[in-house]
Amino acid sequence: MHHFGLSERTAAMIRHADQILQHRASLSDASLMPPCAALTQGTAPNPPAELLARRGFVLHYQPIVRLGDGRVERWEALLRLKDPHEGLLTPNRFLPHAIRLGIMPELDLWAVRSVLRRLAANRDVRVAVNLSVQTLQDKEALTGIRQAVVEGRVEPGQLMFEISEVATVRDVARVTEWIQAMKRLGCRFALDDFGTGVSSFEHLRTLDVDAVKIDGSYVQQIGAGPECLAFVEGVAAMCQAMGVETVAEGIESASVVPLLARAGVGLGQGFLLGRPEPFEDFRGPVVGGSANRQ
Ligand code: G
Ligand code: MN
Repeated sequence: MHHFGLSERTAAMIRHADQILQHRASLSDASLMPPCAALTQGTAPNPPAELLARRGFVLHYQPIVRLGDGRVERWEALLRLKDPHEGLLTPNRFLPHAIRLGIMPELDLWAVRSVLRRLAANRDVRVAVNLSVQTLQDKEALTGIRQAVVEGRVEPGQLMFEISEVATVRDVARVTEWIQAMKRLGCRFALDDFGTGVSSFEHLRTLDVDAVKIDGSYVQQIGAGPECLAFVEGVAAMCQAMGVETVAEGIESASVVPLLARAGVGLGQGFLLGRPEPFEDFRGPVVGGSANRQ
């Protein structure tokens, strides 16, 4: 594997992550979503909607790595939609349609159930899964997720939920209560995309989250000037004071890693450390966009 002039620590980090990846069981991600009533009954006016109706979703997993020693702390499960012509679509291509069609609660519930199956088969693995604002507003979905966790034969501590856009949730009190209930079960929560749009210090304080994910835009610009560095240092210090983990998102370049570590950020995620890959295919983190796969 090339290390592209990375520091010995970064290289060691990647080797560690690689070893862990080799141990992963090979399970198929072929389980499809159940038929979606909203789509099978409704009209599908454009290709994304048709694809959504065909339920060709898969989850890819991206490592979240400890910057100190390179171990994989957990994985983030990320939705992908299979397009027969264009290949795999990332969420920015299909989420607007899924939101418009009102299938986000169903989609997120499917993702949680898929992740729980993974966790049941791999007890030493931890996974974070994203919940959309539409799901957080859906009473049935929240009940369904809770039930799935209770019934899934996993250690709830294996599961983390990533939430953002909490400010736009209609019934914040209900969501807060649900989060507390899930935390009592043992599940953990991360505040996603911190520093962008609607995330705020208030949510960090009131929601009692376990981790904060610093948006990739700050991470990528950390070396460009004093502002982003100050932001990252400030968030890391604040989180440390609150006993909250920090994750730097969108790490693409090795040059930002020492700056992040020095700022006190504990965990990192990004293309440098590992691209999102199917669980069964992943052979190791990819460095600088070049894969160490056959
Ligand atoms: O909002 P959230 O953090 O859940 O979004 C994660 C998205 O970011 C995924 O779709 C994933 O493919 C993408 N992603 C992961 N790592 C990187 C990275 O290093 N750079 C960029 N630009 N995107 C990334
Ligand atoms: Mn996320």
